[in-house]
Order: sequence, then structure tokens, then C-alpha cells
Amino acid sequence: MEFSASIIAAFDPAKKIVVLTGAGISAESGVPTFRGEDGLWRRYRAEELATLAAFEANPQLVWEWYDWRRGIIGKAEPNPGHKAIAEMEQIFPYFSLITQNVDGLHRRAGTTRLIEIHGNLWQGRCVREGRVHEDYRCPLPEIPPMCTCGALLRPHVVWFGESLDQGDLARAYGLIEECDLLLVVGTSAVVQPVASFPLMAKQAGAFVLEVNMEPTPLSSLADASFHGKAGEVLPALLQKIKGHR
Ligand code: BJW
Repeated sequence: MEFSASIIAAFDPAKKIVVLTGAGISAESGVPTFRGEDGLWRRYRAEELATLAAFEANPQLVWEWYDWRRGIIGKAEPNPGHKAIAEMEQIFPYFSLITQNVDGLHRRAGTTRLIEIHGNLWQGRCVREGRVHEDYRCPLPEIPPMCTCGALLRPHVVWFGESLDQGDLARAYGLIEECDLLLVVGTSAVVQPVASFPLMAKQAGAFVLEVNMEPTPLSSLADASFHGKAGEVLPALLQKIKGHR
């Protein structure tokens, strides 16, 4: 795999590096994406499963769907793409990851400086008190799960029409505004507000590098795009970067 001198130069150890990931990074771990050929939104209607109105109408159905996904993700392992990103954190002093994924695989691969900007599906949030509970049991013994206070728990994820956590969003905007390099991996770059991050980074002067199986709306804006599997491109890129240190 060929990486140009400008790409390698963008990974200077003094640079502030931000990685932004989407469902594609976990595809090679066997986790379904949302919009691909076998994507979740091809088989299920987002309006019936990933909105507050859907949850309020049928919490049982929504939790059954999340329990099914937890079953798949619980068996999945971080892949070479997750691991290459985790290793980048060890190499670069100024490194952060923003992920849209709720599967927790980046954390399991060893990344610690991360923002899970759409939440985490191993957590439930009390609809009354807002308290967050972590629960790795799979399948869940009770659906829908309840808080100790007696109220319903909801998945601690961001559904369509909901605001992202304001603290996470502020931190993400800060990282995007300040970064020298934004590496965007495995996202269709259509869901706002995250879809705007690459343009914001570019306007703030960052080098934007994309890794995706297919061209996306971001491809024409990026300084460079690699169309291939994240689990192959990222380890190759990492090797090249390490070879130039
Ligand atoms: C590989 C690969 C391999 C495969 N290697 N690559 C402005 C304009 C228009 C609409 C809006 C707007 N602002 C807000 C909206 C509404 C909405 C939105 O953006 N809608 C668009 C779809 C039009 N946004 C929201 O509602 C957000 N809230 C918000 O903005 O609040 C303020 C507000 C509200 C209302 C109105 C206005 C303002 C919240 C968005 C929440 C998204 N939630 C989900 C579900 C999370 C929980 C769960 O998982 O159950 O988040 S939807 C789903 O999409 C999930 C993902 O994180 C997100 C992004 O998907 P992602 O990661 O990009 O996956 P895919 O499948 O789309 O793409 C995978 C890619 O990987 C593909 O490109 C493949 O090619 C690639 N790939 N294998 C490399 N091996």
C-alpha cells in the first residue's frame, strides 16, 4: 500500500491527531453497519427503533432489538483496525478518538482518550433520574430493564432527533478546531452533527485523511482518501509511520 510523503508528514509526533470513527471500523469484527448492503437500516426502520417516540410507544420492542445487538457485539472482538488506532494513542502525545460507535470495541482494544459521542449500548439510563447504569449481561434477564428506583431504563445512546451530550459535543468541537490531522475511518458521513466535523477541521486548517471501503460525501473534501478495509489500511499506515520515526 502506497502512502505519500505528505500523508506520512501529517503524522509528525508534534502534531495534534484526532481519529473519527463510524460503524465501518467494527464491520470486520462482525458488527453490522447501518447503511451498507447488510446494514441495520436496510432491515429495520430507524423510526421504530432509534427514536424517543419509538421507545415511549414500545420499550419492550426497542430493548429486544438492543439486546439482540448486544448479543452480536458481546461475541465480537476488536480487529486490527481498532488495535492500530489504540497503538497510535501510545505513539502520539496529542491523540484523541471520537467514535460514533456504541459497541465499546475501541475501549476493549485499549484506547483510553476517547469520546463515545453517540453513547454506549452497554449502559442504560434511568428515564426518571438520568443515572447511568453499566450492565454487560447478555441476554438481559429482564426486558425492559428497570432502574433500582422502579423507573424504566433506556439505552444510553443518542437517537435521531435527540441532542448529543453537551459536554461531549463541546470537547469534540474543541478537538476538531485544534487538530492538525483528522483521520476519518468507516463512516458514511451523513449523520449530523458529526458529519460536519471533517469540514470544520478542514476549514480550521487540518489535513483530512479518509479510510473507507467506498467513496463518501467526504471523499472530495479530504486531502487523501484510501478505499479499502480499515483492518488492512490502518495497520499498513501504522507500520509506515513507525518506519519513519
Ligand atoms: C468500511 C468497512 C471497512 C464498511 N473498513 N470502512 C441537519 C441536517 C439534516 C438532518 C439533521 C441535521 N441535524 C440533525 C439532523 C437529524 C439527524 C441526522 O443527521 N439525520 C441525517 C441522517 C439526515 N441527526 C440527529 O438527529 C442527531 N441529533 C441532533 O443533531 O440533535 C439536534 C437536532 C435534532 C433534530 C433536528 C435538528 C437538530 C442525532 C443523531 C443520532 C444518530 N444515532 C445513531 C444510532 C445510535 C444508537 C445505536 O447504535 O443504536 O447513530 S444512527 C446511526 O448512524 C448511529 C451511527 O453512529 C450513525 C452514523 O453511522 P455510521 O457510523 O456512519 O455508519 P454507516 O453504516 O452509515 O456507514 C458505515 C461506513 O463504513 C460506510 O461508509 C461503509 O462504506 C464503511 N465501511 N465496512 C472501512 N471494513
